[in-house]
Amino acid sequence: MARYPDLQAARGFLRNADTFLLTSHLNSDGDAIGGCLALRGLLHQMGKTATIVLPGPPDRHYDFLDGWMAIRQARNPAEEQFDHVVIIDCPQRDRIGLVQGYIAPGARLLNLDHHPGNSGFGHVNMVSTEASSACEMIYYLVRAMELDLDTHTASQLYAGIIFDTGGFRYSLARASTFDAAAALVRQGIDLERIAGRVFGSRTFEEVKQLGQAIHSLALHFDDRVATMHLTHAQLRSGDPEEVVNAGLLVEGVEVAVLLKEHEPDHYRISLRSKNSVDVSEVAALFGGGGHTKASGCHMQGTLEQVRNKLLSAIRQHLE
Ligand SMILES: [Mn+2]
Repeated sequence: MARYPDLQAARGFLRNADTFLLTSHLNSDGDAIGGCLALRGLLHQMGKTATIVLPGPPDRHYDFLDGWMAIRQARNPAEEQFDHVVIIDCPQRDRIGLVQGYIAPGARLLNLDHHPGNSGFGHVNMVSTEASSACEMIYYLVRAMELDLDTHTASQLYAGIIFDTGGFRYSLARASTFDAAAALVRQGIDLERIAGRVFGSRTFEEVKQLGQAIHSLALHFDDRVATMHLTHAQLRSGDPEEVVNAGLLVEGVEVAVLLKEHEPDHYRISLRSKNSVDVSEVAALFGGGGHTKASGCHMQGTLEQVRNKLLSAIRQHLE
């Protein structure tokens, strides 16, 4: 039962109120969206009301999941405020962006997350870096609360788990992750459809953009670091978060970096590591964060300035 800190307190939090706001971090990913949708369904099962408001537009790759249409995008000013808020998959409170405006003064917060470096901003902090994903944590919360796991919930949780573990490839996936996944598979979920939407189903423009990033591929420090970039003009279709993984395909590369010029001279950086380098430490140097093997940050400057700063920071972490 005591799989996670504050699990009992999280149960109490969900039982002792009737109306909840559910939210997650900017650029909400599969774990964030799957987790919000699953928890919404579970709260409905308990006879409660749950509203999902995300800081940005919900990623259309998850539109096949039950409840996706009900996801709202935060506005400024907020249309309403909530007294009970669950923040999922989010290490710092300020990463929910405009959703801050939906939190009533004095509201109670449940922080449900698996990121190292979570600031513990909640009144209840169900935070465990032992879990592959927020969705894995919600699976075990469902079990602890003895709620029913239907096919909709199972699909939402499975989508989040495969997103965060890259289809069970990363060391984030542990035996507990496979135990959870096995239970979800027993609900009769459509594995090919879910994986096809999460990892496939890209638009023509997104695939062309992958090509442009790969075209910019360069190697540094004895071919151990790969960099790619996309110019402002090339960034057409959302944030191509997964493109950075192409850099790790090169044999011998330990760290891959993708520089995305969101606005002229404003870059969003994605960092990935294959083995020993902790890229969350590199991201933290520039005000970002994330996981040991996947992290990100924002930087300003010309492409050369930003790339040089990043490379010298990465060099410090290469052994
Ligand atoms: Mn996650």
